Amino acid sequence: MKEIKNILVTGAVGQIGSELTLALREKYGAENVIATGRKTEPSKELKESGPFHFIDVNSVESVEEIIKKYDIDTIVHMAAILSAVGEKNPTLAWDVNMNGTLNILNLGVKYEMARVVVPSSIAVWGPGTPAVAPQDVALHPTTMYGVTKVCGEILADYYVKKYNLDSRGLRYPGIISSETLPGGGTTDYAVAIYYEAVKNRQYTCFVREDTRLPMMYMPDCLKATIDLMEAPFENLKRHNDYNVGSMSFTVKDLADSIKKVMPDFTVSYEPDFRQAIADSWPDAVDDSAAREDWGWNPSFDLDSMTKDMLEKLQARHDKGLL
Ligand code: AKB
Repeated sequence: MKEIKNILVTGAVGQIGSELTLALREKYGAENVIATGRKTEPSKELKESGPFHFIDVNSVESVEEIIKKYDIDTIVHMAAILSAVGEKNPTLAWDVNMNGTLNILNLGVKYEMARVVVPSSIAVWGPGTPAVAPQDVALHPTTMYGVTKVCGEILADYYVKKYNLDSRGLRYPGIISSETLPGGGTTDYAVAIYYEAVKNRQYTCFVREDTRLPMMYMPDCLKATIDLMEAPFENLKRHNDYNVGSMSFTVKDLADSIKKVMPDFTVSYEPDFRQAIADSWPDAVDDSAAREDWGWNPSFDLDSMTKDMLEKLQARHDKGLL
């Protein structure tokens, strides 16, 4: 297994990418983790803690320039169009998620990368999937985002077999975090609810209160991504489609958890087109393969996440930063 030294993160301005970049800089050295984004300005912290460049994963030249400049040996490919935005613009979702991923995989082969990480999502599943999604089950997504994630997994597995590229991926559940807001997913309500609780003590949710989905707190998401990236290749019985579970709760469970800390918090419900997307995804996932192959073991549950989220957001709100 080749050594990881110089890492390129695509989609580094996004919800996961922004925190993952900082965690990787902590571990691999700030100058060795190159953050990249397409359009959105990076935060001060992201920009000042190490190299940042604008690139477009659909322009091979722009990615290749960074690979050569920094002698990149590992790509963590976080750039993606998520489910809700993808339904508004399916062609854009295909272009960024599929052609962008194909470019990254081809560059991975060309530059003999030590590792390429291509995340997937619970969006690979569709209606009819068992409530607790097994590791291996038919994949029939009903969103363009899900279609691209299924194709991306299969494509990356093909590159492992055909070109010996060490590509790895995991199926993220909804990710909850306090630093960067998610951009255009269906599970965004599980983040917005905390912000609105702190700011207004009230939240209007775009899915019903009985909507149950698999979720994960950001510290566990960072751990899962880095642990899989670093796992010995010979331990991996699969490559680009590891289920990773952490918690599963309804919006009502989430609201009740917040009410334990803020008794005056209220939620109302106005379901929109994202309800059908949420309804097509499973409640929870069976992640025994990840636990067995690379020791996956999450730390946070709903109440410990709520306590941490509310403390962090309240502190920012008190300083006028929210
Ligand atoms: C989305 O809601 O689109 C994403 C995901 C589950 O991958 N957060």
